[in-house]
Amino acid sequence: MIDKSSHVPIYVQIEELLKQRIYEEHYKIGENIPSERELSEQLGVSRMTVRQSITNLVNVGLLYREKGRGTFVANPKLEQPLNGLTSFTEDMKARGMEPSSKVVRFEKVIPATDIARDLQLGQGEAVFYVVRIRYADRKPMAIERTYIPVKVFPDLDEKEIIGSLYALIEEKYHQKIGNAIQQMEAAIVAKEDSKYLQINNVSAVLIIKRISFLTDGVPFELVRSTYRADRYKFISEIQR
Ligand code: 16G
Repeated sequence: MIDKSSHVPIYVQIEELLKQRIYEEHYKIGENIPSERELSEQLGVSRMTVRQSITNLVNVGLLYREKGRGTFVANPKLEQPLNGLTSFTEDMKARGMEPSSKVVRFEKVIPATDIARDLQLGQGEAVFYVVRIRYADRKPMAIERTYIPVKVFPDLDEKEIIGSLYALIEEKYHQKIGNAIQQMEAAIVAKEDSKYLQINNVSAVLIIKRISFLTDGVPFELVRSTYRADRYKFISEIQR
């Protein structure tokens, strides 16, 4: 199984072997894999090498560790297309998952200069600042920090925003959502966010900033969404 004379490093061979066992469902999603000790005996390699392979698979999101309980096979990451202007609610429902949110902040504020500029606001123009934790099947997936110009939706209410913002805009306010500009960055999770997302404080996250416009060109939201990197994969189709 492990070829010590190969030029392929042993830890890489172990990773490949574990991956194969996962793909063949020898190790099933949500189940324990054997302990480091068992694997090192089974494969005739040191425990340290096994640990390195497992850590690498944890870092790419294939496995996860639980304190005192061992190492488990993770759910495959959600594949999120990057080419449609869809909402979190629509995305989760399309996958047969149940979306929900917790509003942890809702307030009227004067935004920082860069946010005001992105939203084409003049000096002193207010926004609703909303922070929501977004869940799929009750598991935290993302945190969204949304800035909505008060002059665009003056009647926005904290109770309504617990559901879908896009549905509210289209169905209650009868406005048409047009296009958006997005950028994505990687980061290590902020301490506050690690609690909301229930991940440890050195985990990787993906941050998407989206500025969205109504069909008449008026910017109606600036959103910073922080996604768990172990739960998300972003996909885009490109053409030559
Ligand atoms: C998505 C959008 C976010 C939008 C939200 C509305 C990204 C990167 N962000 O999460 O900009 O505000 O959906 O979702 O996709 P809702 O209609 O369920 O409230």
